[in-house]
Amino acid sequence: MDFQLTPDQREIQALARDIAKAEIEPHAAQWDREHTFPRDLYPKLAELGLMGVCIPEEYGGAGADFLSYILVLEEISRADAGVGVTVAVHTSAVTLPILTFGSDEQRARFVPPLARGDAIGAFALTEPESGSDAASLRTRADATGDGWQISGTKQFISTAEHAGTFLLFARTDQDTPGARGVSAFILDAEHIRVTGREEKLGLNSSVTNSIAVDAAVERDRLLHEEGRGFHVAMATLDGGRIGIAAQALGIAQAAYDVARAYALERRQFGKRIGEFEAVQWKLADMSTELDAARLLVYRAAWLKQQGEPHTEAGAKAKVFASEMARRHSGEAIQILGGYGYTTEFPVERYYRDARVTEIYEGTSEIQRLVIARTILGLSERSLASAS
Ligand code: COS
Repeated sequence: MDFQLTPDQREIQALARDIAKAEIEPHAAQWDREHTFPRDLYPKLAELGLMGVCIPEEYGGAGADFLSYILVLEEISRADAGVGVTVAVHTSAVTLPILTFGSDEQRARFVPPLARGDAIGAFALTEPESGSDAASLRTRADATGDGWQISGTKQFISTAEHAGTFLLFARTDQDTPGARGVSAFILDAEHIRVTGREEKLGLNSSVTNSIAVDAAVERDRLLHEEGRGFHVAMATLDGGRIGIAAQALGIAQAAYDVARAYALERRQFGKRIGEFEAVQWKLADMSTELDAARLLVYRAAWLKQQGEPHTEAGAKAKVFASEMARRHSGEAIQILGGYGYTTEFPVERYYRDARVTEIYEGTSEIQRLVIARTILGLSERSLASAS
């Protein structure tokens, strides 16, 4: 067992920390306030290889391992979690599944523009009436002889209005309800109509859209085998959830950093508030839980990069880190008192941004379902029907 990052991992972590400090953190409050998607930032990240950290160099990526990518997400999210989710969805929910499940021709065609940051990726699974029950999706893809006619609507799609490549899930077998009738498709922006943009509690530097699709596409847009799309979606989310856990870890670290600095500076009753046990215990718990979350997140990333099963480890990392991020950002507000509730300090933004990490890429309830299935040796279907 080795708890040290490798020199390469430390180098990429420092690179991400530097760019986050120089190009992201100074603007994060304004982007949040003005709901700005920082379009010009992504070419800068791409130039440093950060839009394809864990994609092999032969496909235009930086050729680093999955844990390096997780370190990058943590550092970026520490500065701005909205930028974090854009990079996370782009990389682990679009580029990686095309690399993993694509044919040679699909990989050569779609991965390099994504890995180089020429196109941003969007993952289109959720629909207005299909969220946690992802297998109930209704967008349909009908075989036309030389391709597919795809039609339907999708909801809560991160980055859709700026995306060039979509990984979209549709039902190819209308007679087979549930998971087995679903297939995965690679679509372009021209196949998609953006129909709305959500107003959200937080993550205001990212965009979340509703979209409609009504497009005829070539046969070669099918990713992996027909009817195996749900498997693609689940395997993608297994990795994606580690990324969201890293995002939550970054938010929680940022909240702790501000709270700690404030506790060492703010004086009440003639001493620094960090000298009061009430504040010390909060900070001690925060520091302990940060260590625990980091170990869970890095272990899940390590398992994935070893090619080991990581469904359970990723779900544990996500549920723990996301709930911790909500608690810590709340505690940071408490330590800062009235100042914490204002926009003069960033902790209120962290609190708003943290909340969604308990919801997207699988709610905390779904993570617990996934963990329960593994530890009890039961299928989710049997757990769901037992309740
Ligand atoms: N990796 C690969 N395949 C998987 C898998 C995984 N982690 N989990 C399930 N599958 C496969 C199963 O093996 C099964 O395949 P077969 O039909 O070939 O046997 C199929 O998927 C269906 O599995 P299951 O019966 O468990 O599916 P359910 O409909 O019960 O759903 C949950 C399982 C609830 C876990 C799933 O719907 C889920 O993760 N929901 C949350 C969706 C989500 O995260 N949405 C956010 C979107 S991004 S913001």
